[in-house]
Amino acid sequence: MVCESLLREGVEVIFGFPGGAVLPFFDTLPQYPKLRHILVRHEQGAAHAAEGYARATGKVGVCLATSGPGAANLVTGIADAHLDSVPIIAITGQVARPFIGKDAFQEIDITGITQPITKHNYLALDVASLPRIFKEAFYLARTGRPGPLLIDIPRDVFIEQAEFHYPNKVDLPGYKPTLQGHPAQIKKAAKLINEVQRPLIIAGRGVIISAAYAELKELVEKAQIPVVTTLLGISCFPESHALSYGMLGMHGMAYANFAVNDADLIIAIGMRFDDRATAKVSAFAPHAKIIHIDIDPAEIGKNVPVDVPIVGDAKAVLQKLNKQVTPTQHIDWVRQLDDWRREHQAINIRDTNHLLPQYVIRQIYEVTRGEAIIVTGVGQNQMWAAQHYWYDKPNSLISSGGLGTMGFELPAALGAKIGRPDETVWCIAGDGGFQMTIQELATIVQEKVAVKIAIMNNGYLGMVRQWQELFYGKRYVATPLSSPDFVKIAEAYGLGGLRVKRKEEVVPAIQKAMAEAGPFLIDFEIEPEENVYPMVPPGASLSEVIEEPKKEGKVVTDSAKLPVSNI
Ligand SMILES: Cc1ncc(C[n+]2csc(CCOP(=O)(O)OP(=O)(O)O)c2C)c(N)n1
Ligand SMILES: [Mg+2]
Repeated sequence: MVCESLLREGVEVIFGFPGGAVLPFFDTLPQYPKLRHILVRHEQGAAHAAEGYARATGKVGVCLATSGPGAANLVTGIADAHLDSVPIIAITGQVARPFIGKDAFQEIDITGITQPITKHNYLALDVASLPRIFKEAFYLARTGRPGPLLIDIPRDVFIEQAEFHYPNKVDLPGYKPTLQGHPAQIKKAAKLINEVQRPLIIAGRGVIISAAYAELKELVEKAQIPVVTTLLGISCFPESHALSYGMLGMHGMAYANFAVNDADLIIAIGMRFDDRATAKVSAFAPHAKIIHIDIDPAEIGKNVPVDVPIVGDAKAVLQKLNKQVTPTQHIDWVRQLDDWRREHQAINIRDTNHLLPQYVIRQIYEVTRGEAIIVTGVGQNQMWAAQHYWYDKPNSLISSGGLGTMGFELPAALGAKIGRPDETVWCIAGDGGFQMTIQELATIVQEKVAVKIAIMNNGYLGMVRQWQELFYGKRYVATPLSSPDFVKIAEAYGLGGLRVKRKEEVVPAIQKAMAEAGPFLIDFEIEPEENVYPMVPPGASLSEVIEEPKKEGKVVTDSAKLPVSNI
């Protein structure tokens, strides 16, 4: 029933790990050679790999684990998918029905645990219900705002038998996503756009999910509206376009943040006003009216009051909106943004012989000619990858935005490469995050997945160290980090590896990694105390950007003035 359902939904790959409760499933699997099972080394890896697959392809990713500890290990990946609207299905085994609620061996209430972090979840208590459940789960994962679903199947349900009838449609009266956008609201939005002087688009991951690339570009060019993106919106609009002003937010470009601060109209598309994007929310876009286009009505007005809400799919809404927008120019506004961009060149890289992470990312961009899919860890490495690679190619940055999950990088890169085998996939890892899911190197080698790995090895939990440097009087508590010899680790796992300590070794090493047919790891020993700039300090508004100090010296910030929030 499970395998047949997966085939009906077009599934080709399952990332999983076995155990007693799911043994009947694994025993059946060889009868389904079209279902490729990838044995991960930890179930968290399965969930992130399913996410990487889903983020890279737009298809539903599938992961599978046994009951109890197996299911529990999926939780971080499910939460990650939930916060970033990633369509995955997690299948878990459960103890047999008579044992449920008895604290049986390897029993946990995984539907209870994942209730707040799934779009919906199921405990399948009847074998005949399995086809309907799978049909619904895939439908829910794919439609409306995508997200994770979980299907928990007791061991004795796995071994029962019933007739297999796969439904050809779902019957979910309470679930009818609004796609088209209300015509009156779209008309209001067009009127505003046609009237204002300083409009700004903030584009998020919703544009990528909806594949509204052409529609966004049409709006931008027709009405000459500058664009900034959220972290997850990166690669929804070509970054080398003259009207692209990069990422906004805590580590966004100063000029992108100034643009938000000065705009008289914000057109927010498929983004949810996350606090890393808005900074101090009461001071967000103080002069602007806000149009918010989002498929999820729960996002409207959640963080920021909105003047014109439009609930719908980005592509469908933009198609209609574009027809009502008149061709315009905003010469003074665009000139102002260009001036800011000239004055605040955060993307410049300091000229030094030290091995700067920004330089490494920039060289990966040069060698791959901007054609790679970049999968990042969380922390400084993530921000440098967002800032210093130029994303012109649609959907080419994969990153854990909402949850900010260290350890995402390696398994997500594995999933991305499985989903798009013809693309070059670079995993940009932190030395801390890499050690959280390092075991997936074995999966990569066993399954011959040619992921290229660049570890930004600064010997620190770098982003936390940066906060300690700036806001906690340089007291580096619990952030200096030792690591194993990553090149020897690579060798032990059976892939090639190189260590790079000097600037002139960077390009040859990247070229060597690209020339290898299989996976390859480079351990870049980068400048240990390099910081990510620009930075909007926690609690400050987007206009209060700290920029990179001009000299090699360190920034001094009066921490007493800054409210402390959680990292
Ligand atoms: C699972 C998890 N634990 C803790 C954190 C908090 N955190 C955010 S960034 C960071 C440091 C990451 O260190 P590393 O992977 O070496 O990346 P770097 O910032 O040095 O590039 C930490 C600990 C997190 N994001 N995720
Ligand atoms: Mg680090």
